[in-house]
Amino acid sequence: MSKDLKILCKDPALELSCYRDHQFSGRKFQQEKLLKESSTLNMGNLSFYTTEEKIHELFSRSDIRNIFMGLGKIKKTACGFCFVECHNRADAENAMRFLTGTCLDEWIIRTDWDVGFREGQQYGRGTSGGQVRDEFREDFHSGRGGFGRQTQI
Ligand code: GTA
Repeated sequence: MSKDLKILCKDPALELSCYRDHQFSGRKFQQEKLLKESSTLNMGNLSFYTTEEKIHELFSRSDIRNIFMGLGKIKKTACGFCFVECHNRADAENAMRFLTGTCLDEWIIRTDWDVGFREGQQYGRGTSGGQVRDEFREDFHSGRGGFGRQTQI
């Protein structure tokens, strides 16, 4: 395929975001390769009230392998993200096209490619146990645990 045709065929919904997991243990090119071939999605901006059952419902039309709910590392309760493992890249691409911008429990969810789930990745990495992004938030969100941590100190 020519370079011009490749550009025309590109689907913006499937592009990699600028997020890179800084705890990835391999080399940068390996991380890029895994992201481009991955069939695992990271879903973010979820309400803390969104359950695993709700995510299953959302994927009811696709055949998925696993869901790993994101948990606060101290309280072990939902903290606003999850990982969804699909059976193959094509299924994951369809899910990505379908889900980007979807509203779930009143929150617009965000989907991103992930290199593949590793044990431990289900926990928030913020100092209070939740997600890092919630520690820098200055507004109040009842669906995301109230104020961000910085404003509570
Ligand atoms: N694939 O976008 C993602 C993603 N995020 C945001 C988290 N994870 C993601 N995976 C993919 N794509 O397993 C995964 C992580 C981990 C789990 C919990 O979710 O790989 P975390 O959010 O608690 O910690 O992750 P992480 O990702 O290590 O934190 P990071 O990269 O510092 O920051 C995440 C976001 O927080 C940033 O994108 C930014 O929006 C916000 N943020 C960070 N620092 C600041 C700051 N100083 N000020 C304002 N905002 C900040």
